[in-house]
Amino acid sequence: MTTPPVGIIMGSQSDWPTMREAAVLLDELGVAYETRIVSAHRTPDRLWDYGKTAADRGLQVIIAGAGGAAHLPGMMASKTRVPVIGVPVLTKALSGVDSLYSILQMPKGFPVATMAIGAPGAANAGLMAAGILALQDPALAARLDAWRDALSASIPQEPSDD
Ligand code: RP5
Repeated sequence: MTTPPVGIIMGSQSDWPTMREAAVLLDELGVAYETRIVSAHRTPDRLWDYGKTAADRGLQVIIAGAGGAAHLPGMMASKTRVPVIGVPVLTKALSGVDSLYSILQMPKGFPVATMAIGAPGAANAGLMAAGILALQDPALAARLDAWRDALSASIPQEPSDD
């Protein structure tokens, strides 16, 4: 089986409603991806194996979402040179600020491109991944440009009461 260019990984099944937003965007743009539950704390060996094999398998971007003590994106960035886009999942206790801080403040040497908290961040992670792949894929670049143009065109000039 061929490896798709994008891996969408998340710490828990409970992250999927958020991370699905990244998948939706990639579907819209015609970008193939795989999805995996990979928990830094509950399945550390799975994290290790995924990161260790990511580049050789041909993954080009990893989108990693987690909430709370969200160590998955940073640990994945430590394990592979494949670019990691981090999505802080919204949490009940601390509104996702815990997730954001856990993902954002990486030490020099192991970057994570950190998105906004929650669903908008996941959607933007899909767009960011597509933008990275589009650098080497003119057809995808054209689809991404068209997607962006359509979004701009959908914004009304004036507000409405409806
Ligand atoms: C994190 O803990 C996951 O990324 C998830 O956001 C959070 C809660 O997980 P569950 O208890 O819902 O499985 O590892």
